[in-house]
Amino acid sequence: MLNRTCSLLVVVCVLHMSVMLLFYLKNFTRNTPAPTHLNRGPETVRLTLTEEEPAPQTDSEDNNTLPQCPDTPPNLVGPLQVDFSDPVKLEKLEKDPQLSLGGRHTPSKCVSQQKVAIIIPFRNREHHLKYWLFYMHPLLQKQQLDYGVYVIEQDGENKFNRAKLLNVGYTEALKEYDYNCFVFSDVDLIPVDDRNIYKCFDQPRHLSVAMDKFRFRLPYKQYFGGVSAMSKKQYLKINGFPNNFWGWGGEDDDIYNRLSYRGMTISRPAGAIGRCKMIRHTRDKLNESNPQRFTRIHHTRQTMDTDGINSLTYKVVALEKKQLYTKIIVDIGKP
Ligand code: BGN
Repeated sequence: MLNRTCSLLVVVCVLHMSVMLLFYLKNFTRNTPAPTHLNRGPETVRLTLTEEEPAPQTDSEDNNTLPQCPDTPPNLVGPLQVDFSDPVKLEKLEKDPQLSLGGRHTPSKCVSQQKVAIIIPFRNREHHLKYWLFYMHPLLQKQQLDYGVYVIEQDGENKFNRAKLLNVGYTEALKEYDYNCFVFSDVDLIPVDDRNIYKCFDQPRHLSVAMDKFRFRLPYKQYFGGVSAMSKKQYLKINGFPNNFWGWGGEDDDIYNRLSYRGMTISRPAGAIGRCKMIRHTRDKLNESNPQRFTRIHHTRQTMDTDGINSLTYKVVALEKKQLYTKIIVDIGKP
């Protein structure tokens, strides 16, 4: 009897343990999460990746995620209509939301490869400046440049000194922004092809290569006048420009000599792209030709290390932020 009772107890215990084991195993599988790579389909995996590693943004207002502007701006059209027979109005341009005070513009859709300061030596040419601003702001924006326009006006009644004003422009522009490219432009020259990009190249760039006044040709091979562009590095390599060319002529040849003595060559756009128009005018009263220019350009090699950006002195008389440009009136002394 005892024996039978014991056997029954053992059977009940085994049964109980089996039921418990079954119950336990069932519960275990239900509560343990399965490894994701086993129970998720490919779509779910892809979705998880997208959430964790966002693709690079290509079009955002946030400057950190903007792409670099392309080498060739996408909306250029080639030849342009430029006409000086009718007066132009600047009201619309002055309301352009793409321009900020002082004639500054930064592309909103991409990051420019260069920061370009445009320096214009100036005196008594308000009506030329109007044309320049009217045609150049839309063009420079289309070229996707991060740029600012600096008009450097010579104060007083002394002879005009273009190269010294350019040195002042270089110095003053750098006080405002970390420019690494400088375009030096006469106020009366407008390119008539938007593929002539106002930026810097491996070698100093001459931009006004086919002017209407020279029948759309270079007047001579070494000609570097009108509009030119130099990186900060190229400009410093030649100690900037001469400060002692008072009156018309020769300073551009001195600059060419400097480049050539420092082993640089001139880069130029093709003739058809480098066409530009000059606003016709008579020689300014205080810009008679400089009789010393012939001797000076023969001594560039001797003078360039001591006469230049390292010897520049001037006094700012006024600095005015206009909507379309920054005007700096300077006292640069006398001959
Ligand atoms: C040259 C001038 C340049 C001027 C061009 C175009 C001189 C130096 C003595 C030969 N050079 O003759 O300064 O940009 O003509 O007008 O006068």
